[in-house]
Amino acid sequence: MGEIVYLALGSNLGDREAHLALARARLDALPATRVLAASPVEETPPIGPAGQGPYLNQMLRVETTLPAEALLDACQAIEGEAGRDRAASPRWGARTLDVDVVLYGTRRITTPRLLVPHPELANRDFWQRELAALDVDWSRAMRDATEAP
Ligand code: PH2
Ligand code: MG
Ligand code: MG
Repeated sequence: MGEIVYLALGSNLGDREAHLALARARLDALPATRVLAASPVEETPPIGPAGQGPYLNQMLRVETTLPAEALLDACQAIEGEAGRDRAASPRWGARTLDVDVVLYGTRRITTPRLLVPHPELANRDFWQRELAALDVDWSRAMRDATEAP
């Protein structure tokens, strides 16, 4: 029995559907990790610098025994496999694939690499809708998250 984790997928460059499908498959193939459920895919207007195309977004419910930072490493490796070049793109610029850790069990995580619950959760109506589609009350999850003892 691992932690129940919510991962947000986003893509607004190249074959967006294929990038989301790659992410779902690679996450499901990680050690001790299963994709349990997926929200509908939705197209959303880009948040960030002008001149970029709309995103496809999707939320996944994943069960994993990977620690949060190991999961983050895996997410970033999958982004790389989808052609993501972090150095080439400004903050919130267009990207082939973004995989964000939004919720990790009921944990509140504050490290230099990882803030969980994701600080943008309160601002992104599409994440809130996608979590609701997976029967998650996002505001309650944000409120109830606690530091590990
Ligand atoms: N992600 C961003 C920046 N802007 N806009 C939309 N619509 N969807 C995203 O997932 C998104 C974004 C950076 O993570
Ligand atoms: Mg993101
Ligand atoms: Mg990201």
